Amino acid sequence: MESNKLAMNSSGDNGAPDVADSYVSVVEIRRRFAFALSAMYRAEVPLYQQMVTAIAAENGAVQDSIRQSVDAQKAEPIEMHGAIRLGLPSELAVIRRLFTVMGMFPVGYYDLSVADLPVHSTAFRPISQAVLEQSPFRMFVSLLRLELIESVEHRKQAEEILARREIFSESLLTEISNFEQQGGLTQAQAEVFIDEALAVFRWHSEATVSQSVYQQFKAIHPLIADIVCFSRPHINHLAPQVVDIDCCHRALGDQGFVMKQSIEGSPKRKCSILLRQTAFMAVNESVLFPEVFGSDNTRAISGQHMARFGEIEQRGMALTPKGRALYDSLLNAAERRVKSHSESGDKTSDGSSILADVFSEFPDDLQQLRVLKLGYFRYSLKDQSKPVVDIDQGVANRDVIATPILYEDFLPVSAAGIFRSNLKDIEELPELSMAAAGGSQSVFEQALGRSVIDPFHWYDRQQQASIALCLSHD
Ligand code: OOG
Ligand code: NI
Repeated sequence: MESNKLAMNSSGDNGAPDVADSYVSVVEIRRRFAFALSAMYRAEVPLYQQMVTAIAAENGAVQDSIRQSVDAQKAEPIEMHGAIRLGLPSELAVIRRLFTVMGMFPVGYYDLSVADLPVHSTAFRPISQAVLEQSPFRMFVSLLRLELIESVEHRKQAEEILARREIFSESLLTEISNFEQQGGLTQAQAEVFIDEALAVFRWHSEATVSQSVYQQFKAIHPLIADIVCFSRPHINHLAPQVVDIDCCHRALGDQGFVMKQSIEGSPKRKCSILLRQTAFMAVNESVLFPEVFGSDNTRAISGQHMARFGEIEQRGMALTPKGRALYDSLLNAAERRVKSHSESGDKTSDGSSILADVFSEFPDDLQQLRVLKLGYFRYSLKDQSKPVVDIDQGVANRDVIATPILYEDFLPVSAAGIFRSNLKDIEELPELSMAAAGGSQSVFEQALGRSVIDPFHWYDRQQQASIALCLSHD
């Protein structure tokens, strides 16, 4: 069999030295990188370290209801994702190669122009269930859409500023090429790779432009200033997993963290769905702006920038397109109702009670979610030696166990709410032409150098593969 032959070759049974064994596994590289990134961000943003300490106490007190993994039950929270924002298509192309070294691939296309944000995004993540469980870390990566800056002059200026920066070091590019050519990195190469990859996401408190140029971009959109005016795409938040997000949100507020008012996503339910997330608002940080005085005199002027925050997330089951359509329509209905309530000055119900009321339409029972095909499930045999002929019958007879598949991706509406954690002073966006924008997946993919993986296909494949293992083939 072809697959056996491959397995034997790579395990060195043909007598040749086993090259693959001398490389650090991609899972190990990702695990080490995520650990180092977490340490770096905790040191850079002390408030984030405080948040992690606070939720560790909360997490220790409760048990996870959906992912029964060892990690979820550890008191020390693990980071599920981080986020960066890139300026140029050429940067995205290299980022894709960089994340490949860590076994992370682009899944999903997120059009954030729907929320008046001049970026579009994907999430780099592992695509094997086993690998996700070993190290869940993923990265939400956004790319600035320069074409949405209406003024040609400002668009050109932004492009020129970005073209002057080089966010990847020579040695990082060398290790990425080594990985591509060798199919892996040695210990020494992996160490260089991790150090140099970390440097890409490090915070630099010196802006690359004068304060007036910064202010000019900030006036167009604060996100543009954050992307264009710095030398690197600093990590803007990390998000550990929490066991009970309502509890953590309340506890953090009680402890004096300035939190987003609400939790993005569905209200609290028995059967968690998709993703719920919230954050503390971005901190105001000191920044130095280079100012030129006279012909030969540059001085640094101090100012402020708000970009970095801390998020928490809780995941539930992945929804099918049908489930997702219901979720989206309920979220829209709740939003409309909240709007009309606030316009009419009605104070009888707040946003969260409206959301809970509207979402009562979404079935909250695993059996129903499965029968109505609203969520994805992983099927397994109770007794491995007794395959079944029909899955539904198997479930009914309790010969087959149906477990919800965890949602591993992101949500554009929710992401937009999270972006706003650091954009609270946006009032109007005079120079962006969002209305006409629309998504631009093919342009994004061209920059990326490949197409993104469709998350629905991915979940469907997980479900189908588990079904195939349960069925008898006689
Ligand atoms: C990314 C926001 C999206 C999430 O959890 O949905 C995100 C950003 O602010 O750059 O991280
Ligand atoms: Ni996030």
